[in-house]
Amino acid sequence: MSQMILILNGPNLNLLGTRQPDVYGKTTLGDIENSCRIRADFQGMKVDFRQSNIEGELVDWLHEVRLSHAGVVINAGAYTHTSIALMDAVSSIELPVVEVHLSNIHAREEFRHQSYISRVAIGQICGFGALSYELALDALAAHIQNS
Ligand code: CA2
Repeated sequence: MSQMILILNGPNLNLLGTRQPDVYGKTTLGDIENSCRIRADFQGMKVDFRQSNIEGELVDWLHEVRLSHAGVVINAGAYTHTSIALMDAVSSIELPVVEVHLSNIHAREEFRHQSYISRVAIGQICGFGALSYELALDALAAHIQNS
């Protein structure tokens, strides 16, 4: 049976492709979901793709998949830089989690350099636009196969 991967997207990412294309590009979240499904299929995995603007809902979803999924790719959006609750949820589920960002958060404003998710993720991929998600899936698949 294929292993299920949760791809979790945080606040405002539902707006991708519709506003600020200079910063985040023209690709929509739906486009990213499609390319992730194709990439996951190639790796023999399945994708459970979700987005929420609500911090508690993201926490609940992490708890929900604890026993049913093999790993998580998370773009927590701005909660990356603020949410101890999400950091605690990631560390509590004991699943491999890869942090992903469209933009290179380290080349942007100082307040984006700090990531609470990085403290508990197995690694971070950022700066490659929509491709960051596919790279994150590759990294997660390799990690799961090797462990
Ligand atoms: O680069 C990323 O993936 C971010 O997680 C995106 C977040 C930002 O707060 C992080 O620092 C880095 C913002 C997502 C907002 O996306 C929008 C898309 C279109 C229009 C407005 C916002």
